[in-house]
Amino acid sequence: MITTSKALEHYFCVCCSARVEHCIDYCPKCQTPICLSQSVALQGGGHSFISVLGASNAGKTVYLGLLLDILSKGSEDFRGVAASPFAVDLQEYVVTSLENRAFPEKTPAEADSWQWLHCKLSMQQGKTKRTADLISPDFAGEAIAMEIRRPGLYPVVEHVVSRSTGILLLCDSLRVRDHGASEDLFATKLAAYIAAQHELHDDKAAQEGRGPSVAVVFTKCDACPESTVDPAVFASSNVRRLHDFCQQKFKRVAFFATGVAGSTALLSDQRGWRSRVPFHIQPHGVLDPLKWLLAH
Ligand SMILES: Nc1nc2c(ncn2[C@@H]2O[C@H](COP(=O)(O)OP(=O)(O)OP(=O)(O)O)[C@@H](O)[C@H]2O)c(=O)[nH]1
Ligand SMILES: [Mg+2]
Ligand SMILES: [Zn+2]
Repeated sequence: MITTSKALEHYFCVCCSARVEHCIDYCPKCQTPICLSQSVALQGGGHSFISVLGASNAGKTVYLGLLLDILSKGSEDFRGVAASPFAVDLQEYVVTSLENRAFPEKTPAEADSWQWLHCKLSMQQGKTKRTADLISPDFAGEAIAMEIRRPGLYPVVEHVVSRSTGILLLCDSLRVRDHGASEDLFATKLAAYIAAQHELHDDKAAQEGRGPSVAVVFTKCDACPESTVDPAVFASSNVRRLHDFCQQKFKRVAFFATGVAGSTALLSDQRGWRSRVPFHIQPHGVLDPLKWLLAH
């Protein structure tokens, strides 16, 4: 539970619980933005961290940006609204880019340029209504890779992963299909990093159900329909090491396929630079992994 002084001259960091003064922009210990801790402290209530992890180019920014957009248009059963104005920035950036037929830029490796999703979710389960605060940063894939190589280099990644009750591990389904081994090895290293941060050192930890729920999500399924037929079978056929490691280490693990763009094409400009452009937004299965994480 977050507590604040009456005058809110200082806060407790929502991520690492360090005491932070209101006049600085980022927590000196873990680099979480102070505006996020302020927003949580002022609004009160519990909150769940969900990490969205994956290699560079896995589709994290597109997925997170569309997630809030879809949640905000959701039904009574499952709906989410931005908890503060800064939490709309990522949605605005991604939706505007896609509407202009462009994918967002690669996320810079500097932690102070990352955008954070902070959203108030409401869920109807039978006659019970549940609410939860969802907090998820949009990490850069490069920073995740560097943190795995040298744990502690990006304290914010380390703190958020160890605080997360649910983790979305994104894998590019096209790369999984066409370059299975490299994608498999990176994702397995990432899963091992998650297990280490949650201190899941032996099989007993998994049997006891300790550790986060892990949703392995194959992105860009519009370009790789094979991944949608049965994502768990797709995983065991194409990323066997990841599949087996997750089954062994995490008690709660499930596999999903999502897509955001209905169709895309590679276009060249006058200088010969080639870039992939989306023709229209046609989300597929974006909410399913999140619903599963919140139910497990
Ligand atoms: N076909 C298709 N391509 C997608 C989709 N989502 C993302 N892409 C492609 O994947 C690229 C990377 O997506 P991003 O969301 O920027 O990837 P990221 O994981 O945030 O990458 P970093 O910022 O480098 O960590 C985009 O530029 C698109 O070319 C999708 O739903 N369908
Ligand atoms: Mg990104
Ligand atoms: Zn902190």
